[in-house]
Amino acid sequence: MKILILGGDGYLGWPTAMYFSKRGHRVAIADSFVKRKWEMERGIEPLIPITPLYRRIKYWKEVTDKNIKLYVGDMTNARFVYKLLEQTLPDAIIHYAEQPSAPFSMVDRDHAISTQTNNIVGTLNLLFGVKKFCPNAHIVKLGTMGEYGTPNIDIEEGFIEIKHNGRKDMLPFPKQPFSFYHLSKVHDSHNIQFTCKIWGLKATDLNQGVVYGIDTEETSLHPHLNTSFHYDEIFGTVLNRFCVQAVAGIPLTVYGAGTQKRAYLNIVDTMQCVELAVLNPPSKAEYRVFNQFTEVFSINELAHLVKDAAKQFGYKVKIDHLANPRIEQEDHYYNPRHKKLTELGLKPHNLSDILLDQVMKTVSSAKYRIDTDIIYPTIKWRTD
Ligand code: USQ
Repeated sequence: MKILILGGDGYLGWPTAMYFSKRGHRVAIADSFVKRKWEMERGIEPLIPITPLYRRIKYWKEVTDKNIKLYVGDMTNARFVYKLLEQTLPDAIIHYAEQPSAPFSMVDRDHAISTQTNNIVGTLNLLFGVKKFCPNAHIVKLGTMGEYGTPNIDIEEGFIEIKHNGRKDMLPFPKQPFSFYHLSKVHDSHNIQFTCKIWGLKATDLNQGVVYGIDTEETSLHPHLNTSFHYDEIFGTVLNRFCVQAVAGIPLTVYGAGTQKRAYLNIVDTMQCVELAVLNPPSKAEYRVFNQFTEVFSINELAHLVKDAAKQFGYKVKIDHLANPRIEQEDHYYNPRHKKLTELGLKPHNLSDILLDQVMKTVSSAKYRIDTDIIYPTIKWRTD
């Protein structure tokens, strides 16, 4: 298949590109490197340095004899997007090219606007471009479980049957997100669903949980193929942050009571889920939603798992409860469904001691690079 990966320089985009290339697909990637600029503006960088993308592609060719084609440009530039689609004419488009951080979107008005402009305009350009150049391409869009928020009912996969005044209908599941970033994904979902309806496009919205992990089979093939692993308050996700904090000797930064629950998955399972979506496309005009995660944990459970794993490495870990910088429910019901990817054949790699040991080992080897100044949260949802 001809596969186009948008956001091919990122934490998930780069491993996804190698994953599909290794399996014999013709892979092209696009990226504007804007995340590098955001990192520089905020004074943060990944734990392990990333080799420039052009060189990573060369190393990939050396190791596997496979080509990955790179297009550099911005998804908010419609001309770039149109040219990209016209030249690549993909069968499937995997769209990661978005500002991915909730805290980044909550810094101030500028960050809220740049997050929503980048994400929503980029996706709109893609939708118009697909209609014009490759209307049969399957759009696989990375959404987020955070679109749903934490309602006091079971969370269904995208849609819920509602009975009202004696009538019933299958309607989009209510969305109650907790940040301008998560809201950008909600707006994307609406735009994608609408264009499936009016233009007959086909799309899979992957409502993904919080991803953790550092290595995939492909990143491990060469020391220069690693992906960007963040532990800062902006781009670091919670479990990755806790592993770095454990190694750095900083008490784990549990926000608030730590009873808030989220859905999680290993980076290796992201690859598997995206592949399952690509190999089992929807029909023309179909918009479908998969909840993409494997397990649910509270923050306290994660902190204790990391504390125990770190003990094996001789790290004595303390757990701290910080005043929660976010506005989110801490004590809540949480039961999201996730059947559709399992039905397609997903074999989960659950969070285990072995896996935590692997992350801990890699983080330990880069201990000297940890910048302890970028760990504590400074971005607050409420400013008063
Ligand atoms: N948290 C802590 N301590 C920390 C960092 C986070 O207790 O040091 C808590 C947060 O309060 C939150 C939970 O951990 O309750 C998850 O936070 P996170 O920063 O790991 O993840 P989040 O902001 O939700 O966003 C991440 C990715 C985003 C993706 C989303 C999936 O950055 O791209 O869409 O996970 S989900 O959370 O399901 O919406």
